[in-house]
Amino acid sequence: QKAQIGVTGLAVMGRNLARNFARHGHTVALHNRSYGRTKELVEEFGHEGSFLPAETAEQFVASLERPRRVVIMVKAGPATDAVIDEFAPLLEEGDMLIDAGNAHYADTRRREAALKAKGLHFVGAGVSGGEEGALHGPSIMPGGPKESYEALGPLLEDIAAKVDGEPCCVHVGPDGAGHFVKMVHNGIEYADMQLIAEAYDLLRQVGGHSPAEIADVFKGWNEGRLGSYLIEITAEVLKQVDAATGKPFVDIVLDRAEQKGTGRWTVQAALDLGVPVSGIAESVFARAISGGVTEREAAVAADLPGPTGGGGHTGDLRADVEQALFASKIVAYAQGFQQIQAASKEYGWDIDPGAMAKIWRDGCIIRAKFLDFIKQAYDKNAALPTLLVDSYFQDAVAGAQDAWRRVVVTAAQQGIPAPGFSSALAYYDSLRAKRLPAALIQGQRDFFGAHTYHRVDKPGSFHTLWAAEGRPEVDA
Ligand code: NBP
Repeated sequence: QKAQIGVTGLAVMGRNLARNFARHGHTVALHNRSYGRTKELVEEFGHEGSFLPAETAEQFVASLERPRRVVIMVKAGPATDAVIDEFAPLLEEGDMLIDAGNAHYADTRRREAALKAKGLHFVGAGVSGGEEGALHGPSIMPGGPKESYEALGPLLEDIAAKVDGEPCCVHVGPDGAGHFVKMVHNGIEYADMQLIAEAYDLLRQVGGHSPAEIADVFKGWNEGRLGSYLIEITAEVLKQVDAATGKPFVDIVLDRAEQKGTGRWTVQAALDLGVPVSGIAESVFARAISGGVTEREAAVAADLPGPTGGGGHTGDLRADVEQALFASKIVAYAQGFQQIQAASKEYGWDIDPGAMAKIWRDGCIIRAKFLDFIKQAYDKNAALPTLLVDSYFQDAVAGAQDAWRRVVVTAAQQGIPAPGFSSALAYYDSLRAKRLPAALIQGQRDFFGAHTYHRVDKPGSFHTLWAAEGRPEVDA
């Protein structure tokens, strides 16, 4: 008996993926650098399906049917290269190495090119949903050569999450496309979490509500258009009481948000592509500020002054914050999708943005009702320049904007940081503006560096001889 698929790397993620394949009736070959994890899996979960444990890479490869499908689920980075170097010489033309870890898309592009030269298919697959997703159905974003999807896709679709019977898995595009989309997914996740945290902070500090009361607000919102996994778990976290002290859980946790780096990667890639993902950037920076202990302690010790006047919120705070959250979320997703489209163009990936919204509807951290509307927007117009001009989102923001502005004003007046809400609003107003002060920046650049400018009334590049009392001169 041979296995249809093999998994090497059997820590939490790999183990659960292997069990998921087995639970779907596939025979799964198992391998891990140290045999202990392989043995443990078979001892604990061997009854769940058909497993072929292997002690060595050679045994593992020999137990797979052809074309071989080898899922790598190890720590991203040098470990992935080590595993590829170990397996590539044992594989034959047409076999597939599938990196399901959180690799950087540039590494995936490099690995794909190197393995293609050896006649092997390398598939960088983004897998979202953490441990639970891996076991019960993740959202899967496989890249790599299109032809590999024919032999691999059906297995991945089997174990993926399903919405109305449709799998949350699709071939994203060539080489690094899958890992790129997974990275942006994580960036959007950062933005979503930051916006939710700001909503909580305003309800607590301005509204004076307790965490338990705010948990109920989120529970209510989860029934509406904000309905999503992150809103749902936020209510759970806010409801939680620390057993040792009896205090709300949020009050006993150190307020320093950590990160593993995919949000930072998203922003770095966006800077290189020239795409303004301000919502994701603000959320990465907000985590950095929270962890900037030295600066925060110095500022608190110096008693940096806050607002002297202020005044309360004019309007229904809860309703207004819901509107601000929804509108800011739309901006964050609009920016993330813009980044995916920019990369798709840059690398020739031909990614279908609507399909990305579709496969994020379940099995991943940003799963939400909201994604249906994004899918519909791209179904209506695949060339949509920004989600903000789709009729559903345009109307939603139009309806939310007065409340959104009131919330940003209240935050500023009361000295409560709301970088997500306020930067999203600034982005929206920038897009809307018929004229931006960028014209002045062009003037400054021309003044100090003769960088030239374009005119609104005629074609060509112009430079002004600033010393000669502003006489314009055609430069090029
Ligand atoms: P870890 O990221 O903790 O990696 C542990 C695995 O890597 C073990 O199987 C270990 O083998 C193996 N490994 C290492 Br470390 N160095 C190796 C090397 N040089 N050669 C061969 N194997 C090596 O596991 P994980 O938390 O299951 O995550 C796996 C991947 O999935 C990562 O890329 C992660 O970013 C991604 N991911 C994780 C989550 C999550 O919720 N944890 C979610 C989404 C994606 P050993 O047993 O012999 O030490």
